[in-house]
Amino acid sequence: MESSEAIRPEKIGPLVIKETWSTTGSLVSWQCQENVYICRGERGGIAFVFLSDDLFRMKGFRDQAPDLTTTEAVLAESCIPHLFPVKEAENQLIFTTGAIRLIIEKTTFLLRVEKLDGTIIMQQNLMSWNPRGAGHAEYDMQPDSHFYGLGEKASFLDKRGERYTNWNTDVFAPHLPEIEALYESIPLLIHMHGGLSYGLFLDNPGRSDFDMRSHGVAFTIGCSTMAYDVYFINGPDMKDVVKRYTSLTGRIALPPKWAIGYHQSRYSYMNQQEVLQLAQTFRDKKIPCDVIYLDIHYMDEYRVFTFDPVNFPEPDKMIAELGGLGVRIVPIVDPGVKKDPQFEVYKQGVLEKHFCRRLEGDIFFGEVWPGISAFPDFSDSRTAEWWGGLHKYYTDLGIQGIWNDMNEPAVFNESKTMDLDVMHSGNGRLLTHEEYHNLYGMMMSKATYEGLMEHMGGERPFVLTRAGYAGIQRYAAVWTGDNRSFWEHMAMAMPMVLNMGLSGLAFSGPDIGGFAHHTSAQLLVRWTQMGVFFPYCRNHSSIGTLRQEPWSFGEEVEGILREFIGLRYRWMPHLYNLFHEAEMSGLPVIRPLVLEYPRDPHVTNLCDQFLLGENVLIAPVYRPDTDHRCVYLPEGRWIDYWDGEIHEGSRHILAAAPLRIMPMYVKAGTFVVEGPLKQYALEDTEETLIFHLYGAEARSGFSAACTLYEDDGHSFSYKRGQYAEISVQAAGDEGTLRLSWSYAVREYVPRRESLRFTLCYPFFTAAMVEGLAEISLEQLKEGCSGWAYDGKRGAIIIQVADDPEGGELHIRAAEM
Ligand code: MIG
Repeated sequence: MESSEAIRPEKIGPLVIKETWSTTGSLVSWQCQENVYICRGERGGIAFVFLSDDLFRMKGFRDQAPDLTTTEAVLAESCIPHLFPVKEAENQLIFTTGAIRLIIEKTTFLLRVEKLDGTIIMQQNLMSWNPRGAGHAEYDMQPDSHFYGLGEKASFLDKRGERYTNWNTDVFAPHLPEIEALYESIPLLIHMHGGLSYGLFLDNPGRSDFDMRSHGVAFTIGCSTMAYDVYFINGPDMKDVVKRYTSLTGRIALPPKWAIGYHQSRYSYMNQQEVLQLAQTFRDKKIPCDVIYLDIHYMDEYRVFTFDPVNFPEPDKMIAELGGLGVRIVPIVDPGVKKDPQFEVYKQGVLEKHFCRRLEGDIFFGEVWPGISAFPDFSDSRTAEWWGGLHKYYTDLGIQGIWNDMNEPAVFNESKTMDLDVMHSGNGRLLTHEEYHNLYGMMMSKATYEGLMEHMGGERPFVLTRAGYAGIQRYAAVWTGDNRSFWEHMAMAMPMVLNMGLSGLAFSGPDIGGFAHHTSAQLLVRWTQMGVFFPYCRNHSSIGTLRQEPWSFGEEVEGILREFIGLRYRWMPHLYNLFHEAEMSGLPVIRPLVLEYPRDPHVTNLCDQFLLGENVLIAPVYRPDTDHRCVYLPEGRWIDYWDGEIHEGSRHILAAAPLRIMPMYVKAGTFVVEGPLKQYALEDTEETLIFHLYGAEARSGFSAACTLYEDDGHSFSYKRGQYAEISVQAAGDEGTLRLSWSYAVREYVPRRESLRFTLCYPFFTAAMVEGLAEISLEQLKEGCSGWAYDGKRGAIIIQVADDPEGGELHIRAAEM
């Protein structure tokens, strides 16, 4: 007897699944519902939501009405639909905002975005999907198209000719140009062509891909689950795109100052004595340092929220002693909770149903450091609160920063992550892991940030994360994972971090010196020279590799590293100002030249040099045994930071770079603001300020300005107005330079008596400063008011009392 099994489909032949992709077909109807334009085609349609003159959302849907829920990436307050006039022509539907026109061709459903003068910004030719929910769209690409953004990706700055996947992945190796997915996924693509930039942000935390390689005259964006949900972000400049993208997904929270100091890490500092010894060595050697990291060995058999009783028997004492030295610790916290019925966190997690489960109810277990582990479902706000609350364990010890690792989540299995059929409860909006994956790490960091906030009595928390999704900048700094001590990886860190900055992640950086493999004296020097100008600055290395603390390679290397780490601390006011700017505008702390000079054809893919803010150019040496390098200087006049040599821009120069020098240039007319050399960022010293003005001229037409933001550097009182903002202006006239300054806000009062202005390499020499006495350099050091001439650096140094009312000075040039 045969049963029906005899005719199982597989027995009949290979199972052929034909994926039928369909397109929208022609536009058949449209309507406006609660400020949302729902445009239906023959087979599905697109809902258009206008959020501002320069931002609209396109949400694809098939049969039913569109689901307009957004992910956690998007700020609800930025997602309010606005009505803009729509006009129906015979073949077109035309929406007009104050800045752009969106035109839908009725017969083809082709979408075009134009400037109001008719210049084409973007064209979407095709949108299609399959019955399983995968979506795909194709956009016009021009001969002069360049692509940026996409967060943490390998290879060069310009992503033209590349194809990438967004699927957060624990990639210990290899970080090669061909690797399509790393730990973070930021599905924002910036397209620059014809002097215009615009952005496309695909808000889909499942697997997605961006292909700027395979389709000749088009590039494509695709996603494999859920619907197509794309935001068009207008320029016209790339800066506008970055500002608008970060108004949609949020900006970094101003970090506590200690978090932008120098950080030292290693997998792992093994015990309490080693940690204390390390901190003491930094102080003895006068190498500034703010943070020491505790990697997984601090825990009791890798149980999160514990300390190892043998190697870290008295964490409270250790932390107090470190506190005395001005050093903080940041311990690692992974998502995996050890399956151990006697472990309180595990027990609670199971009993209170905090762990990710399958639909059928069984907890998902995966192997990570602690052995078999369960993973909290951070999509559930109840669980996020629970997890956040557990951090009281750390904050009670005085810890203010947490390091989230393995939160892709990484699992030691074939797929390297959680099974795709595990569910995320999403506060009632149930999603499979396949649909949710890229949000997991961000939601862990969000829970961590909010938990710390809750228990830190008004102090600013610091979270560092490896995995993330669009919006992660609101909660955490990002480091670029397991790079290696390769020169190539040092070089790759530049385009990677620069593109992260264009993708909203203003606070990021690589492991300085390289994580895996063995660093060398030269590599550590060159990498540190570069790294002290990256927003996030941590030296970290793997178990079993050569030590790479700053003193590991003898005195010469130690001396150079002390100098450069010290430079970061002296430039702290400048750096902090840029972080403040990032919080306000979303613009990154370090920038590719193309962001500031989008019309310069030499910089579209220039990524072996970068800008700190707008006008300080950093050109690291990233090859061994190299004491010269080519530097491109864009338009303007550039002053060599080290010797004051003046270079006309718009050309390439050969820069000398012996080991102790990393080429740096300051654009003429720029202020660089320095503070005192501290051993840690919040060291209680006088908050002296030196405004270095480079290349001043005593002729009309010359002007320079800067605004410096200051606050206490650690609390949220700045949000209640307790900050200071001082503006300095310099204006040239025939034979005179006028310098004036004033406080726009002085609700925070910095501890200092005087202000200093230094004219570095001015194009004139001073005969006198009206109303000020000429004094000696020694008197200047003693704090006297007056002015002095520093022959060595050709600098005119002016010191005045720090009057809340500000002041004005006239500097008369010697010759005319
Ligand atoms: O791969 O916690 O990227 O920074 O030192 C091992 C140990 C897991 C990966 C992180 C690395 C960290 C290491 N972790």
